[in-house]
Amino acid sequence: MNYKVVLSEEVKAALAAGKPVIALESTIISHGMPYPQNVKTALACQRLARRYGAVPATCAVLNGELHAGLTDEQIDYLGRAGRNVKKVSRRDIPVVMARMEDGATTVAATMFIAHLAGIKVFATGGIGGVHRGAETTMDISADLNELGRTPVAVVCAGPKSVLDIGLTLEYLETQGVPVIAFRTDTVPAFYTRDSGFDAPCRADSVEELAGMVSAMDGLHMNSGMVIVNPIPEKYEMDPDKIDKATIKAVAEAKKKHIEGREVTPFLLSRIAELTGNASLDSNIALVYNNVCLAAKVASTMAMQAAAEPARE
Ligand code: PSU
Ligand code: MN
Repeated sequence: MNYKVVLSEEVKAALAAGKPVIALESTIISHGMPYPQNVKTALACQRLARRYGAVPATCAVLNGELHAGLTDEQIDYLGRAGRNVKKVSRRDIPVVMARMEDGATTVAATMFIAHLAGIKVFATGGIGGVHRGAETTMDISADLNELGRTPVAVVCAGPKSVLDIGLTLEYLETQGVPVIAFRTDTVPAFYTRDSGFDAPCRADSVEELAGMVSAMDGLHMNSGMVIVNPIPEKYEMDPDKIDKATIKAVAEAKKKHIEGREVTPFLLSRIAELTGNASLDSNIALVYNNVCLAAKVASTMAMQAAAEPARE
């Protein structure tokens, strides 16, 4: 079995030369958005990363091997397969590997692969979190524990309103994970810019963010970081509309006994249906915004590292 990450030539060369690289996940492609928008978005993310100075490393499991850096054909395959491909979180990695299966990686599994490959910055749409009603279901995404144990900085648009944002922030605090809000005082709520929860920390420049990620890395803290980047105003959704759709989708999931790994994909697609796909447009816009910021942070880290001798 190959226990190393299979790197694309482009990713391998960039990592060897200390050039900026950002990780991208693949569950968002297979389970987070419908085809063909998912493939279009994933390919556009790669182009955007390059435009802002970073090599994109989209991660997945293919034929039992961990990959960082996919071809357009591999992305197209994951997008077309959609929910027929396995959603792979940390717990699933040894299973799909031994069975030589394919899998789309969640934030948790992508962080794991990124860290093995030596990638420090990762962009996605939203992270998993503590679900509403978790006090009885115990449904808490493995993404949160991964953030507590793997030194990768995840740029996202905040926990989605389908989650319990207050409990998610508490859980991240317990896990020792910094949550840094970019140019805002409150935690954004994915489709909207303000969840009403105060951000634990605010940063106003890319240089500041890069310094924080470098400190996390240099200290070998063995834990990650969340950078929350609000959706651009132009694409923000009406909070009432999204709230109503969310409450309806959460109630339906409960009634239909949707559980485990099915919960998040069900809620995402149901909310898209209930909002007449307006949520999908917002979702795509915020992912692009996060990819740009992650690429800028990775590029700035590379510049800062080149300018300053290592502090060992
Ligand atoms: N948030 C999104 N889109 C997504 C996801 C989260 O806006 O597609 C995916 C991510 O891959 C995340 C996963 O890691 O859902 C969380 O799933 P769960 O709640 O089952 O841990
Ligand atoms: Mn879950």
